[in-house]
Amino acid sequence: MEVTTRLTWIQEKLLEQLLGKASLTLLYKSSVHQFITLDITKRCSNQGSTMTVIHLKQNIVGVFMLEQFPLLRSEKSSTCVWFSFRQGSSTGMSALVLNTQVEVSVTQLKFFSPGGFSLIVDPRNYELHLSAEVIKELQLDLKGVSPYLECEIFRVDGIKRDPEFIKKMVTVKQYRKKLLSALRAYRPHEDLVPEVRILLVGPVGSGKSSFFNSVKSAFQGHLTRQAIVGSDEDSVTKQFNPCKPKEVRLSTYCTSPPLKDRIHCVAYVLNINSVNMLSDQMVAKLKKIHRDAVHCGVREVALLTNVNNCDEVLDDNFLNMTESMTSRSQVKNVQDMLNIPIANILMVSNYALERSLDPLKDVLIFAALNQMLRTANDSLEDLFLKETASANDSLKRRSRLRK
Ligand SMILES: Nc1nc2c(ncn2[C@@H]2O[C@H](COP(=O)(O)OP(=O)(O)OP(=O)(O)O)[C@@H](O)[C@H]2O)c(=O)[nH]1
Ligand SMILES: [Mg+2]
Repeated sequence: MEVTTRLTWIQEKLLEQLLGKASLTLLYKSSVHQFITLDITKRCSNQGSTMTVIHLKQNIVGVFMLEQFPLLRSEKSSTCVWFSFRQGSSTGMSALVLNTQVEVSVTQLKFFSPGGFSLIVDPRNYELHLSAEVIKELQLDLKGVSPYLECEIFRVDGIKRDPEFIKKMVTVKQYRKKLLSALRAYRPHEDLVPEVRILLVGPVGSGKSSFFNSVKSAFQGHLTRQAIVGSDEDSVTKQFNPCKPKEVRLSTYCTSPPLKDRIHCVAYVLNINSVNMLSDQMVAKLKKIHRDAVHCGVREVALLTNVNNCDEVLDDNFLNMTESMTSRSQVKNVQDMLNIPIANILMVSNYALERSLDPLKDVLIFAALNQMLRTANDSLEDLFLKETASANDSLKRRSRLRK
């Protein structure tokens, strides 16, 4: 008979997402397999990375182990993620990355980390022993010894075997939260305009509509496809007809729109895989837009889409782009072509075929939007100063004429 996990589908997804896009295969279940720890090692060693999950009445507590599950005692400490969340809750997981010694004795499975962290599974008595440090850091409302209902161990596939990557995956969700609250708190410079206007411009199929959808999805917390995306020779999005630009002589044409109706940031949206192959005609078009933007005092960013290796774009603190990314020829090319500073060259992987959100993608999307908003604020500051200066000039001129 097939042994199935006690985890619900949502809990399983939550644990898989803790490490990116992992998949879990059940190796050991205490209520089905023998409760001696030797049986655990027989089933779990030589399987690669594992996740031990302990089901308590109100909580799930566990440890992910990057290196091999030991036969007896791990010789070196292993990169482990200690985690907990409440039963019935699909959010609010607490997690810690700790270098951990793992030991399998005849009767117990033990995890120890410096700083007083210890978690001991006693399968004979169905008891979980937690040190005060673990209880505090994992925000558990438990006593030192608690009865548990089930202990399961899974093989974990589909993750990068890199401790730095694991650390990033665990911290990314906290950073996502930070960025989201910064974005929600955003206000245009000096409240000069009620909302900022960002122009997304770029070749057909470069990902403009997808970026719009990605921002909306990341904000809403679920995937949405409000703007129509697709691939065609001509533009899929018809916001206006590019063959019939608005004419200056039209009575409705406004030659000097108020600040609130102007573009405050131009974002050149380019597929990172085709930046180096843009036609001369396209480069000329983009350069013309760049000259116009400079003339109008509007600041610019470049948004490179279709980035595959999301986890390599930002450094461990999620603040700056990594050197391996900034030194890429596509970045240099954009910098030279449009004279855009490196801090304004942004990278994202839009939601395209995904079926669920990915916190790493969200972080890149939010970071890109954040930089666009900052850039818009720089434009607003400049445009306002310029407008104030020219208004003062004309006042002076008028008063001189009156004299
Ligand atoms: N994998 C991947 N696919 C993307 C990304 N961005 C866009 N796509 C795909 O590229 C195709 C074109 O994307 P759109 O967002 O429609 O491009 P657009 O710039 O709005 O195109 P037009 O409106 O036709 O000018 C779609 O099939 C998208 O799913 C990305 O970052 N990663
Ligand atoms: Mg479009």
